[in-house]
This record gives sequence, C-alpha cells and structure tokens, in this order.
Amino acid sequence: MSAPPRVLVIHGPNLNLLGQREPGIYGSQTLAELDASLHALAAELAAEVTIRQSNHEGEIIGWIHGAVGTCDGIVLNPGGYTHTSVAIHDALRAVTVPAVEVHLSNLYRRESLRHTSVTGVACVGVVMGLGAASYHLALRHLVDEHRRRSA
Ligand code: CA2
Repeated sequence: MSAPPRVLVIHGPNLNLLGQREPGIYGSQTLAELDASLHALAAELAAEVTIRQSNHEGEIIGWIHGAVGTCDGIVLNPGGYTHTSVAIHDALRAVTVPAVEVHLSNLYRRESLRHTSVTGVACVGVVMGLGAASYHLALRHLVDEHRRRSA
C-alpha cells in the first residue's frame, strides 16, 4: 500500500473573511466550512491535506518553499496577489511541486484589473468560477496525478 498523497492548500489574503462580506461574489460559506469540505474530500480520496491561510506574501512564499519534500501538490488561491505577485510566481517556478491555482469567482466576469494572473502561468492548471468546487477539482486532480506518477 503506497503512502497517501499529501496536498497543501494555501488561501491567500482576505480569504479569512469568506462568508462575512460580499456573498454575491464569494458565496455564504465561511473559510472554516470550506476547509471542512476539503478535509472530508481528502478523507474520501485517502489523501492528507494541510490547510493554511495568510494575509502576508512572504509567509505564502515560505509555505511554497517548505512544500518541497513534504507535499506532493499545492492548491493555491493567491487572492489579490494573483494579479501582482512576481515573487509568488518565482516561488512556484522554483519548486518542483505541482500547483493548481484556484479562484472562487470567475476572474473574466469581473473588473479588468482581475483579468490577468501572474501566478497562474507558474501552475500546472487554473480552476476558477466554481466556488468551493474549484478547490475540490484541484485537490482531486493533484491526488489522481500523484497516484498516476507513483504507480
Ligand atoms: O475569486 C477568488 O477566489 C479571488 O482569488 C478572491 C480574491 C480576489 O482578490 C481575487 O481577484 C479573486 C479576494 C478574496 C477576498 O475575499 C473576501 C471575502 C469576503 C469579503 C471580502 C473579501
């Protein structure tokens, strides 16, 4: 029996406010509820998930670096850093761990300042606009891919 795939989920800035404001854009689910759904899915998939949230770019970069040798995949919602952070882009490029960028909202249906992701190009894929399902699909993909590569 092989070791369970290990996936790190990183929520970026302001996502701690989920469910408290802007439900029309981000839904009414709180971050704790979203995290519970990710833990439930990980149990179903026989995977291990570690979930972190930060409002600080450097902390997010440190977690990406720390994923080398400790995680098999990263699900990353960079929040507002999606549109600005060359430093997170560089961190994703610097590590060998595959990352999937996720967004609750569909960036293309929003203001033009959100239409560009500088971090997504450093990821193996991007899932957006599906609410919590964006995270769920990314988690499933990373677990499936890791098992395929390890078989
Ligand atoms: O759609 C997404 O998941 C975003 O990554 C969310 C970010 C936003 O800057 C990106 O453009 C798209 C913002 C998360 C802020 O979350 C809030 C939740 C409730 C109230 C206020 C902000």
